[in-house]
Amino acid sequence: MELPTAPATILIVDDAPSNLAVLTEALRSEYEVRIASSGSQALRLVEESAPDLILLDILMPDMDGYEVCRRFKARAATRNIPIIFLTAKGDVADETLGLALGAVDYIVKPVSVPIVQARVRTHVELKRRGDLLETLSMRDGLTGIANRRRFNDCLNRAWRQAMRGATPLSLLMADIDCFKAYNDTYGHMAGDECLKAVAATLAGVLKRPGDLAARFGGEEFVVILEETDLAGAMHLAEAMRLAVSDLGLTHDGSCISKVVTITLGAACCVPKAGGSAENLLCLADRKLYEAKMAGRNRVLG
Ligand code: GH3
Ligand code: MG
Ligand code: MG
Ligand code: MG
Repeated sequence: MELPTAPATILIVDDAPSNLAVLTEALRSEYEVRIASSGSQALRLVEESAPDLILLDILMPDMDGYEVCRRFKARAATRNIPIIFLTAKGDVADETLGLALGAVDYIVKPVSVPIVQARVRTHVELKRRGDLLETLSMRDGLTGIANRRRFNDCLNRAWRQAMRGATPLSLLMADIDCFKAYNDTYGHMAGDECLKAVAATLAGVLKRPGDLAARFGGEEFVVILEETDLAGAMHLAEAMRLAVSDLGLTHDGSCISKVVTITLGAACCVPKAGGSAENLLCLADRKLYEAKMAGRNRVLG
């Protein structure tokens, strides 16, 4: 995975058209520039699509820049967008407040165009590196789907959400059948390719935004299904089982088939205080074990 090559997006917020014009001219050759002439317009634009960096005026009639900054920092979705204040307010107290609110930088007007360009460049670079690290920390390095860390985060969030809404939450545990024999027959590199294909297939079966397929470890995968009862979970598990065998990946060493297959365990509950997501996971794992014992290439819930 590499840093993105598309130009970064910069949102410039200033009530003075002349400032917007100068800053746009300074940045448009390197970035995709968007402009807002008020705080409320800035909030609307960012809601629609988050920029990589915001240049923010402080003195504006409808809502001052400090307040705009506070609102962006208060929300998880916009908290990580770097904000540079660009303002006529040059006192130490003003600058200290701006930085305390979470801005990454503070530039006093009248601005020097090369300085603005240099500081924007630095912060865009830092933002992109931060984004890349975040992405890498949540993805499994081999298969590219969610990793165990991301799974844990999502499971805890899904658990709380389901408890609030008193809705069912389901988990699937999937395990590739006779995979040791696959490695022994075709080699570890081929085994890795098989893992990638199975992971992509499991993720491809999921259609709803709240669903997540993750690599649990080795040749085991786990799936979170929000607002899904056991019948729905079994239905999806069966779709996954079929999708994997339909790949038709030859497995001459398999103890049960001529192609790569998976076995799945499903578990569902309506989360309650005192219960735990770990117990639900254990139940799915137990069902997986029972399905393995019952002959593999099947679903049990
Ligand atoms: P079962 O049907 O009971 O699940 O049998 P199995 O052979 O799939 O299960 P076992 O736990 O005995 O073997 C799992 C194998 O998965 C052994 C291990 O080398 C392999 N494996 C785990 N992670 C990776 C990986 O990242 N790449 C490759 N190629 N193999 C892996
Ligand atoms: Mg102003
Ligand atoms: Mg296993
Ligand atoms: Mg296995």
